[in-house]
Amino acid sequence: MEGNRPEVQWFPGHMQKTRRLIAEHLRLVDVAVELRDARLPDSSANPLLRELLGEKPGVIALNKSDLADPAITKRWLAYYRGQGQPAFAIDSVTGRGLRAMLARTEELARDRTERLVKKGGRARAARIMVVGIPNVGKSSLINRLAGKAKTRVENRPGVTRDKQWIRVDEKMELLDTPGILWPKFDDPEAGRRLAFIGSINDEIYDSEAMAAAFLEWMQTRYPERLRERYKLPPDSPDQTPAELLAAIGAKRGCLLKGGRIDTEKVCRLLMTDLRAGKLGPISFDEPPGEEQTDEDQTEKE
Ligand SMILES: Nc1nc2c(ncn2[C@@H]2O[C@H](COP(=O)(O)OP(=O)(O)O)[C@@H](O)[C@H]2O)c(=O)[nH]1
Ligand SMILES: [Mg+2]
Repeated sequence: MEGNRPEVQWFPGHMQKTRRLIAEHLRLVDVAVELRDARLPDSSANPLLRELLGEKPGVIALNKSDLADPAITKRWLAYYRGQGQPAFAIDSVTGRGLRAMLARTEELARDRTERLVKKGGRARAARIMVVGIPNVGKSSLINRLAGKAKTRVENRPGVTRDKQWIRVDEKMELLDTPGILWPKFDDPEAGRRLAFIGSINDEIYDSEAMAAAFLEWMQTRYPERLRERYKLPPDSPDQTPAELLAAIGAKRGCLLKGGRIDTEKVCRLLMTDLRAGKLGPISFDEPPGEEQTDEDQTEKE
């Protein structure tokens, strides 16, 4: 996209500090639950987390799965699991998918907790923490797991005082502060997709260029959704983004004095509709390896 300037000067220093903080917190837990946006499993990932985790197991939780294309989410889960990476689709608002994710997380933690017991330590609950880039739903998940009571676990010796633990159930404790990772600022495509869903402040992007890119993308993936939502004519799939913007603006009465299309307003409308899920469940990232599957099939034939 022309004219975007996602590079922010203060970021490198901030990254170092964040990195140190997360590493400190990770030391306290048995397993990290990495939240990603189900619409953007790749773009909403932070590639350095693996490195920070080291040998520690991580569970990938594709959150906001209610907003993502279920068929594509299914492919992502198969992709991760094929690599031996535990992954789950969840919805932190309704709690859908949490039970299965927690069961697996607890199981992964048992490796470490049982080793402690073998070494003569006391049996203890699994300790987990939630990490992820801003806006993926970390606080929502923590609140959901904390439940209404928000049961706090007593401070215990050897654990820094300001760290609070939430008891999820008799087998699991959750660090009440999430690890906030930075998004992929250096990947323009990821940045643009994060801006689509409102995860990156979209003031750094030109709104018309962003809306045009979004429309172009919708035209290739879900043209019928645009047509239905904005009651566009049947030939709309052949229209350019600029023509589409004008058509949607006319349908929705986004007009300036004198009848010209209020482009700014149409762009805002589009992004608001997208983020509110009005255009249906959408996935922007797809798992790699599709071509490979096709080739495999051809070879077998
Ligand atoms: N539709 C949907 N919205 C969610 C889900 N989880 C979180 N949200 C919304 O996403 C926004 C950001 O969530 P928040 O927990 O503050 O994200 P954080 O920045 O990672 O702590 C809020 O408006 C939440 O209500 C989900 O599973 N589905
Ligand atoms: Mg938060």
